[in-house]
Amino acid sequence: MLIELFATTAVNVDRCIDGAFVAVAVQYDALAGRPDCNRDGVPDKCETAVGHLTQTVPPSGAIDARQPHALDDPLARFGWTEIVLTFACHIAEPSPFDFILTASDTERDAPEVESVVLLDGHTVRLELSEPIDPGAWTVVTHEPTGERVCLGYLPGDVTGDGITAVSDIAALIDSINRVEGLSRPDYAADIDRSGVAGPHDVLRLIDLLNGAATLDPWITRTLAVSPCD
Ligand SMILES: [Ca+2]
Ligand SMILES: [Ca+2]
Repeated sequence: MLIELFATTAVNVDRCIDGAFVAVAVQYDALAGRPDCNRDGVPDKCETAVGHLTQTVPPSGAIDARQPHALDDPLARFGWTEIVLTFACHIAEPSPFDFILTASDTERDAPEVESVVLLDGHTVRLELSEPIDPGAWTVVTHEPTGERVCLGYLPGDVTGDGITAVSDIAALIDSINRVEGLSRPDYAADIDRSGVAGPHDVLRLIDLLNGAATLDPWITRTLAVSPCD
């Protein structure tokens, strides 16, 4: 028989017995973290529901505008291979099978979740089998809750409006120049994936728009509205 004690004060004791909650008392106890996150009287360690997603990295709706592969080698693919998800409530023993990835473009394959790393009681990191494909949305669904994250990938789309156009060049220059209110995250501005956004990224963006070496021309390519919207 599994018996766990959750409360840390002498006043209240909550018990989880064989996976079921036996209510002796209910309280929120900061010392124990968030033992009853949704205040339903069931200690988080007894919960099967983990609540809604509160944050993801990258954020849902983000569009990766960076180059999709090495200049001289299309097989050296780049793209997101890790996703960090934070849930409102406790998540225990997450499995790769809890998370399903699909691509919005049925002609593209979505990677599989290779492993799930529990970072803390609320946060997991998904490690993918390969980078997500450009030219589509990749939808991550947490099967037990139905919560979803949508990640876009459209090389050259600095503005993240779903179309790669000449206007993305001006947006990139504004971001590099740190124009107030117009700076953009690295996934939208560090086009050459050097680790920092700078003038070289403008040249690489032009390569992406027009096509260069083994890079396809991405100008006028579009993404549909995020499936999460
Ligand atoms: Ca754009
Ligand atoms: Ca760069």
